[in-house]
Amino acid sequence: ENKEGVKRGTLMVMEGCDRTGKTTQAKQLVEFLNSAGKHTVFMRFPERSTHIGGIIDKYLSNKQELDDRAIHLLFSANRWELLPEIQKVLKSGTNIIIDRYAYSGVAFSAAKPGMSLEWCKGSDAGLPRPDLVLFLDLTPEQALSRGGYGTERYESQKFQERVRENYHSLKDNSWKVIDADRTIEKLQEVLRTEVLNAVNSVKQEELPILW
Ligand code: NYM
Repeated sequence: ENKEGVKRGTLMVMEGCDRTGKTTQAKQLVEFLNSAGKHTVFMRFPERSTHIGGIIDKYLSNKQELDDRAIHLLFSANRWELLPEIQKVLKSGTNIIIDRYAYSGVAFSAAKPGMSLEWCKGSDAGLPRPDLVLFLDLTPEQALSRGGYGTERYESQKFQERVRENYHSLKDNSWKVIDADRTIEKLQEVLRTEVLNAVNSVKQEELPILW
């Protein structure tokens, strides 16, 4: 509890390769937690509505080219620019479910030639470390069978395979690796148990930091 006697909110993150169902599941989890009386908001990265987010959007939709390092740093900057908001929400006692976070930042950038995991981690070092990371795991073949990837950058099977390997090397003890090869309803059931558990067991006042 803080000075005002409010327990801080829980920071939860959904991660996974493209087409694993993160956004659908995250939004349903937010609704579920709110209906259970646990005030929760949805956030996402990239947050395309800011100035930096606008550049990221252009890059992803192939309207703009950028050096691999420059775009990596913009993805990070997009998280840092929203940090004050995240801190404010958590401090007020509200939980957050974020669709993608720094793990996406590293897993995707480090899948490019000449980009190392270590270099990529640098620009997110110091961000709050989530209480819970729900990693929705699916092989790229399973993901592809869900109607194909879109036309944004990174949406190819070869690339996604490298992204998945990178994700697996970023796992720490806040991660739950969840087999996402189930119906939307079944998967939601599994995830609900995890988020409830996380929300009910948050104790520390201060979140630790990455990495
Ligand atoms: N992505 C997302 C990155 O490359 N780095 C990041 O830091 C983040 C947050 O953006 N293919 C990639 C992963 C996705 C793409 O995300 C857009 P979404 O959730 O599909 O809108």
